[in-house]
Amino acid sequence: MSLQELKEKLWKAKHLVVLTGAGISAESGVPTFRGEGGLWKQFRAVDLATPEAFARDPELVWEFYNWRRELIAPLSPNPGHFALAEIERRIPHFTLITQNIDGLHKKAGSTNIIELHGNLWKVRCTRCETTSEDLSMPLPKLPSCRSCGSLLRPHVVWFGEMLEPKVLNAAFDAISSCDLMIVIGTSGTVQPAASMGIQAKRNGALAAEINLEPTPYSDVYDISILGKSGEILPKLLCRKEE
Ligand code: BJW
Ligand code: ZN
Repeated sequence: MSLQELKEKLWKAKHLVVLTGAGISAESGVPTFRGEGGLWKQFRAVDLATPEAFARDPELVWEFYNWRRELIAPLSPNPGHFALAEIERRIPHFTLITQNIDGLHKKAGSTNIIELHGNLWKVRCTRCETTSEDLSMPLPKLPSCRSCGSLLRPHVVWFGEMLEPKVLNAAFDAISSCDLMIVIGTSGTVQPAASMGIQAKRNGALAAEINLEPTPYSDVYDISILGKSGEILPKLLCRKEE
């Protein structure tokens, strides 16, 4: 199915769920994880994005996240983020599920956002679990909790950690009631996000994908559009035929 068909389905949708991954922020300059130049090509995830890595060397892990905060802070949303914010304003019911921690969807004006893997701009206490936004840069090498003085950690979901049940339930609630789901810029390698599009299909929704290259799910979804999300999403906004 084509872009035109997706456009038709989009403007008839009553509840649209969009799932985004690192690809949507690539055109803003945020590195992806697995493609060319991806973070996990340069760094080992087991050294930086697991609870074991943080227990072993919290300073190294904080160095990695401080570096990413500095890299991402000056970046702006791209036309893909802005198009999704505009679609939200025009569709009766819209839920944006993102695996990204960069905060660019909010910057673009999206409001109903479920952040599956947390947020780069939030910190959480390892003892009392107090979670707060902290935009200061750089954070101390080993930042500590204002309430109890214990070590803070990034408020993100690492490999081997459970996603917050409240967040996961909100995502699956949206998926179970949507009539259209669009999966954008994710390689479909990390669970449980990877199977969310399939879940939507099982629940009777139409599932579409927008990605630079084919993914393991491209043949399973009803519509697969290859290309840059920053170029394709704005085209969905113009209602006339292309
Ligand atoms: C463009 C583009 C452009 C480029 N336009 N497109 C079931 C089966 C097997 C394993 C598991 C399972 N359940 C759980 C697991 C273990 C694990 C997992 O999935 N491992 C797999 C790798 C095998 N999952 C977990 O541990 C999760 N926890 C969990 O499920 O708890 C329960 C449990 C625990 C233990 C055992 C079993 C169950 C937690 C996962 C947390 C992931 N965390 C990270 C880091 C977050 C913080 C941080 O950023 O530092 O999240 S890893 C990283 O991958 C990050 C991302 O959100 C995530 C997904 O990456 P994404 O977005 O898909 O990016 P890429 O780079 O992979 O792809 C980019 C795509 O964009 C590409 O396709 C490009 O083509 C495309 N693209 N430019 C459009 N312009
Ligand atoms: Zn604390």
